[in-house]
Amino acid sequence: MKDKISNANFPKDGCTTSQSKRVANRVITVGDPARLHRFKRFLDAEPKPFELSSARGYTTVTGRYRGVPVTLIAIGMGVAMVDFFVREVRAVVEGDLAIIRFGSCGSLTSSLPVGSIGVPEQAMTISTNYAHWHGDAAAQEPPYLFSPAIPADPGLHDSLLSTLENAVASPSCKVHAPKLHASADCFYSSQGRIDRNFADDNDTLIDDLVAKNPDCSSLEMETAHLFHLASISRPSATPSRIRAAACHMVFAGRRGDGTGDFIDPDVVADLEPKVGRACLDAIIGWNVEREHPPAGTVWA
Ligand code: R1P
Repeated sequence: MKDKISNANFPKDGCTTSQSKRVANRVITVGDPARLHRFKRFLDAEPKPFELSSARGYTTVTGRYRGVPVTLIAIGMGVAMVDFFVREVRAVVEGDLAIIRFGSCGSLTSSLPVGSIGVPEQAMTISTNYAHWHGDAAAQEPPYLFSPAIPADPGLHDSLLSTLENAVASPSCKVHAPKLHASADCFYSSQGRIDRNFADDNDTLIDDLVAKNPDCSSLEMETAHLFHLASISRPSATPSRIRAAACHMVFAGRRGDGTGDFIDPDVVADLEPKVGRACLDAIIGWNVEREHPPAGTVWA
């Protein structure tokens, strides 16, 4: 088929290659591999989960949760890692994909305090506009570009939100559904961190972001690109559609009264397994069409 992606296009040490077909239709993705190792224990002991750490920095664990095939993938940080992950998984899994990102974020509003959980309805990108620093029209170009909002899959979002509300919400940890979240293409400059060693021109970036997008409540690096790829995936092509949603533990206050607040490691240790289990509960509750069990010795 003309549109079909050839696996030959993918790097040999990518996140799934050579172990192709060992990825389930339901995927939880995290950034930090240590986070993945801390909640993979929730998977069923039998059949023994398949595990791969690739040279490109991905950790993939495929097992069953309450009997349902699920894959956990730690992708590291940034847009490029999300892009490799989603495209390579799409290339080797047939049928629908449901993907939940379980990450961390900074907060831009006191209504999303450190230690709470955000389940955004939509995400936008903050991209470095290289034309601001280079080329003839540099003076006219803004340093950073804000995209329109990109929605999460509404059904998967609602399912994740209600599972988190039931399993995690407490007087000390509120679960919120912000209308808008932002994902930046860099950790420092486009997230508004000031580094006097470089002319990032980002002193007013966070204020500009919130002035132009008053609903924007939180900031990290990966979620918007996940939503983007899910929304432009081709539902009519053989591999079928991708649904994506995300939840973020709020680690840091980046604006207003909460500026400088940072989450206590004990709070993370308490929250992380609860949120991880809720993500698993939400994803197994999701019906995917044309599901097929991952191939491989333990799955045959
Ligand atoms: C550092 O801020 C990293 O942590 C967040 C950000 O998006 C960024 O990748 O993600 P994880 O908590 O998923 O690692």
